Amino acid sequence: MAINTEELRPYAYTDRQRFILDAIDQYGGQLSAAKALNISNGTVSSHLAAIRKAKEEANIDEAIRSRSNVNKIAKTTKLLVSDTYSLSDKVKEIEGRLFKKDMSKAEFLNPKSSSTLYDADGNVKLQWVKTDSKESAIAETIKSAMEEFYNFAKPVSIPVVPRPIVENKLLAQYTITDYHLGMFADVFETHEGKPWNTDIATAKLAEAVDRMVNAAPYTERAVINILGDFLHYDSEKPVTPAHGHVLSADARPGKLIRLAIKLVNHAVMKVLEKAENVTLIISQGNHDPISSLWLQNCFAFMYSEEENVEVVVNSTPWIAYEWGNTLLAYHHGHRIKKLSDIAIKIPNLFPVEWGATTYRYCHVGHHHHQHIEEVGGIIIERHQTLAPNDDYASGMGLTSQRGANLIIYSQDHGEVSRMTFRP
Ligand SMILES: [Mn+2]
Repeated sequence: MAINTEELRPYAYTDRQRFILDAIDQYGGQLSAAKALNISNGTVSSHLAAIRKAKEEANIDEAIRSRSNVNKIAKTTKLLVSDTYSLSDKVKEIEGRLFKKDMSKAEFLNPKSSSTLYDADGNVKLQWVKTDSKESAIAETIKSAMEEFYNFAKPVSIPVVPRPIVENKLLAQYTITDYHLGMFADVFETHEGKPWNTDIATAKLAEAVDRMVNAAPYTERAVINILGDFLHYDSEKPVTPAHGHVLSADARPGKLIRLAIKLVNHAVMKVLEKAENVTLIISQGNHDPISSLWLQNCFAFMYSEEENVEVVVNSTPWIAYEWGNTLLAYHHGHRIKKLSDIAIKIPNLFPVEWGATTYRYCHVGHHHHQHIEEVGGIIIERHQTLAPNDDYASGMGLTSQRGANLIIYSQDHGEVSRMTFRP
């Protein structure tokens, strides 16, 4: 059957996908395009499958938006669980593990009206809520985030995990920076002989968190330090928020939001196995200045009845945390010319905390490589990321080792140990 490239073209989000469609047009079919490009027919098929999947997701988003035809919606609902998110078995298994809680809807936004679709047994299958929000790109993003949120928005009670009570004055800091969930990189761009996509990223992050927590000691407190650029893009379109540079992405915003919420929730639940108290920090990155804010607020609400979990809600990108004699500061690391400039900013922004502490640290990400500098009474550390290179880094000739670290801080002595994890 001839391939309708015109129908697929709007959903080809990467240069490579568009290139494949062009070749199919030029050489008159899939097989001859594969031959002409000297690549396998299977490779062409997998590009076409990715484009078709994006098209399907876009149609589903549209069907949900139109809110007019119950049959269409019912069909869509079925698609949502079966076809659209046809993740690999591994990802499905991890997803199941991430999110088995029975979370019901809460009407905390006082919506104007709502409509509900029930299945034959009277269970709620789908609910959509009409509000007065204006149709701007940001409003759309937040709205879809909140629609996702309704699926389980209710403060959760966290099961008590048996663990020893420790009064060791230790804090375990888990740093996950620049994960760029939603990013697509092909085999040439990663320089690792294999591509990277959202499904792989989801599975890898859940695994990395599990390994880090399993290796961690029991501590009084843990900080989950999600240090910005957790999401690759921040709006309806996969572009950088400040300059509109086009990004290679393979997931629509709804899917990204869904996975981001599940992954962060998984991290909190897992880290609670080893720490009595958990502080969740989600810093604003240059790729996700808005998503970081709704994530903060989503989890602040979700854990609002859980006294052992605190979520930092902060609409400025600078955060400081006092741990006894130790000061821990956080910033994504964008808009900083020199790392050492931070040694002036932290005492300026947090004079009380600075004066009360002896061992001071600031954690930044953004450049994806490691750089540690001790200057003016503070140690500043730029972190690696677990994500591989994307087309931008590859094109710039920038590479870095992939990794994430777990650092243990004492209230009395600052950093006392660390471990590094590779993906
Ligand atoms: Mn960044």
